[in-house]
Amino acid sequence: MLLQRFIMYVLGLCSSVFLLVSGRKLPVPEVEVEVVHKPFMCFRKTKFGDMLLVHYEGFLEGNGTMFHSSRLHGDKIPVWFTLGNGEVLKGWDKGMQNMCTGEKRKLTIPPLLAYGKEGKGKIPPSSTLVFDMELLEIRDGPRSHESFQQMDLNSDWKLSRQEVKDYLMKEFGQHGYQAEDTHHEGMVDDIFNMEDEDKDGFITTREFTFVHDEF
Ligand SMILES: [Ca+2]
Ligand SMILES: [Ca+2]
Repeated sequence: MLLQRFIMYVLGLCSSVFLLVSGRKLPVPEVEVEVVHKPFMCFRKTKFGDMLLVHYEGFLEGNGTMFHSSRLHGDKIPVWFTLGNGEVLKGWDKGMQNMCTGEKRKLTIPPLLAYGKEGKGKIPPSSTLVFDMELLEIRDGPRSHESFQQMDLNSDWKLSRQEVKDYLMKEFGQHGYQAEDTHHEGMVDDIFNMEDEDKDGFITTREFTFVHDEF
């Protein structure tokens, strides 16, 4: 489970590619955001690319049934996700911006920004969903300027293959994984294939932090 989450984190580097293929859509309905609790102190607000730790309860708007609670179900632990790159429901990506640590929101999410006409599992087709969200922690995401600066060892504002590889090895090491060198090479290849848009062998800040404005 931890490994899976970590791989998701690393692959966050590549995920904008998947947004590219989703294409242009008709104007989408909005998420209704109600701020339930706003902390007095707010040092930082969430922005695209941040990693967010949340507890949440999800309800069907129609009959009020709770279909999931991170506090009561599964591992009963809060969940991490990266804001704005399509890892979670579109309604979360839209409804969790500019949020402070400790803030609580109620999000009412139309089907198009949730599970759509099809539904999924316990979610009937065309369901509007209501989520009680509590934001517990914000961290720099893999696409933040802070992460870029950490990776850019010689501070020339571009990432070489070696810098990306060093970063991956360090991250894997910190999480206790010993991966083969060839494995890292493969990951670096994948990252450069997708991120080095002009194929000059370096990932610039623009190539790295560019987030498509689809949301
Ligand atoms: Ca560099
Ligand atoms: Ca480049």
